Amino acid sequence: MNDVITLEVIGQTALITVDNPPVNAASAAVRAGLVALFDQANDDDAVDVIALIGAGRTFTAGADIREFGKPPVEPTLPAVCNHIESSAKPVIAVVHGTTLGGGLEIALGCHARVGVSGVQLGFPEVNLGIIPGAGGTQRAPRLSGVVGAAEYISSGNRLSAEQAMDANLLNVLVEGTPRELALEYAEKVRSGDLPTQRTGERVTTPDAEGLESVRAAVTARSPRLLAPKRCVDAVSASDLPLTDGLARERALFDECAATDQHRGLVHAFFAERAVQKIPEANATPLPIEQIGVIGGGTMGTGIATAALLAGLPVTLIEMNSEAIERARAAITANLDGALKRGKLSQPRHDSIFAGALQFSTELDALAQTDLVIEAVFEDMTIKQDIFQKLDALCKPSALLASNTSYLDINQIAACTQRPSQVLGLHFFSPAHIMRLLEVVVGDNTSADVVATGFALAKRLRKVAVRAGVCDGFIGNRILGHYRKAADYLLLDGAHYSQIDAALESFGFAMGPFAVMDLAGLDIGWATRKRQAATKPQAERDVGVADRICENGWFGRKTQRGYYDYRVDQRAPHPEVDEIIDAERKAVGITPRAYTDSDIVDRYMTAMISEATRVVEDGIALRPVDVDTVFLFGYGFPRDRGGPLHYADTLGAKELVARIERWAQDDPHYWQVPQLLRKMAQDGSQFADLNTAQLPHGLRV
Ligand code: 3H9
Repeated sequence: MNDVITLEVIGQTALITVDNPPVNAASAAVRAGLVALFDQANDDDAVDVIALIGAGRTFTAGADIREFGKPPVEPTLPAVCNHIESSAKPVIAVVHGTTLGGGLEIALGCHARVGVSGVQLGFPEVNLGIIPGAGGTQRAPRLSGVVGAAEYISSGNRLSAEQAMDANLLNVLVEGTPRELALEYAEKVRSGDLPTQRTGERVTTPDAEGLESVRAAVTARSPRLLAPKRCVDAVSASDLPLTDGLARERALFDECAATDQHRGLVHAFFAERAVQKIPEANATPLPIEQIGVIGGGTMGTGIATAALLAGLPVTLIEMNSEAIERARAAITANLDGALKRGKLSQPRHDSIFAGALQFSTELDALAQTDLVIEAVFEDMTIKQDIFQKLDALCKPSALLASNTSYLDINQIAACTQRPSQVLGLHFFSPAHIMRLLEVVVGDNTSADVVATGFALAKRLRKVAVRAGVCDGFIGNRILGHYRKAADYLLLDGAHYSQIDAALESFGFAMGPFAVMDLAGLDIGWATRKRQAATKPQAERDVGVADRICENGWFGRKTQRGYYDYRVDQRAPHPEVDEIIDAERKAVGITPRAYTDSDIVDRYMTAMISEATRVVEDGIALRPVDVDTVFLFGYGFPRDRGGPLHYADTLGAKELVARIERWAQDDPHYWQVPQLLRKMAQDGSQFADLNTAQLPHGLRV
């Protein structure tokens, strides 16, 4: 028919195969092919059963997400599913791999479904801010019942093959290849051993109360998101005649597809994949079979846990036996947690303690490791000393990495004889859970070493983002800037609990002051002391955090910080309010009232300003790299797509206007980045930079 779909007549079976790599997405060509080939099979007198399969690793993973936002091309996916269902001849689908979204909807349009062992089924549409729009919300409840279907559709959770059997989405679950099974089960249709029925001809039993409880759970889980609620609305229409239910589904789908949430989530989907497109993508990663970690603190033990969970043996170095015991206890607790959450099997858990995890107080124990990750105190002299020693004792092929959050990788590399094998691997705490890994590339880091960093991230199931060298790399450099915006808001009149609440309503999991309390206020205190000498004169001083620390209040770990944790989960702290008043008086500030939207505007504009400079300076390859760092490392609300995707929804002109307005009060802090000014002038967007030809010949 065309390059992506074929029909073969084998005996009396018409075998239709979708072959649209990599995931058989239901593109315009696939949809047109399906309609034409189902017509052809129905017109062929030699055919009495039609079987639909996917070539390669999956049946189909759904609609082609690249077509979203473009003018629709006929036939639409709902029309295709209806067309398949209306086939006069019985149709079976043999599903394998990840049969998702529109792929599952196509399967539900067929008259019976054969599952290949290991198949996973699901409706991930909510993760893209939409609802299933090709009959999924109407046909799935006819098989699974309204409450079961509403649950798996509104959560986006994938069902295992066994769960899909229980949910009645599959007629049988068997071993084999899709092609062989298609022919075998077509025969069973003929013999009556596999009954077929149009899903749309079934009826559902209404359950208003059950759906109400799913709706309540969905609202509690994601109060701001529209799509999960609309999934429940659509499922509740499945007791209508099919055509009416489909019309309701379409209206709700269109409502969701018109939202910024949908566009943000689609951006986030592609962002995660786009960041893998780096200049070094074609270099060959070096083999990493044995990892050394230096430092058994929170970061070191988290990194060791992440490596062990990925099946990599680890040798961890600490100063003395007490520190080793503390590190062992921390890793054990992490691994026990992973075991409980089902992330680690009991045999793998046991094998780790049977030899995959070693400890030593001697750096010499790392002589044979392929990669050493240093995670000690943030002090350049200490780090340089360690790298010099490692350079002398590690095998020549070994890579040396630092987990530093902001120090200069070039300076660290310079004290070794192998600067091309030195890189930054900046993990985020807790390192065995957070998915972000900044791969920091020094001036001399070689392409295969960068590629190794990315390959390691994949193995650890992390999202790697390439970052250049500067104080704080991508994430912490931007954080350092917008955190000040939060401090200035506090000094100028907003209460920390209002700032946190406003940003939590915007979508952050936690506001900045609650985050600081969680991370420990002493960390920022130490950094401020370190940077005091180099702090620009014109920069405003906010002494509040220092005064809080001087009281020994370091946040949650001391039960007091900005908030008081002794009385409640998170209660405002009158003594802190007094500190703030005193600091305001000391610098002659009369507090002003800020609305929640003022707070969000200032905070987000500050974040976007520094993010723009990070792109401008080439620290991030593209705006999408900044977005990914914030989505995976800083709790940025996924439906807003990341700071620079969000910036595009505001427009450069508006952002420049804001900065210029605020700069009148504080010209040192608020400065318009050149790139933003240029964008405001020529009407371009950050999205254009993502797709533009980059200097190194890359396209996103
Ligand atoms: C839908 O169906 C709506 C309907 O209800 C209604 C319509 C009216 N389209 O992830 P990977 C690309 S909404 C286009 O690295 P894996 C992906 O970008 C859809 N492209 O592989 C990547 O490209 P590149 C509901 C897609 O093995 C390449 O394929 N379906 C699509 O780790 C490999 O992907 C979903 O949301 C797509 N649908 O994971 C499923 N899917 O190499 C989304 C993938 O250029 N997909 N690509 O970067 C997934 O969850 C995973 O890709 C999957 C494979 C689990 C399938």
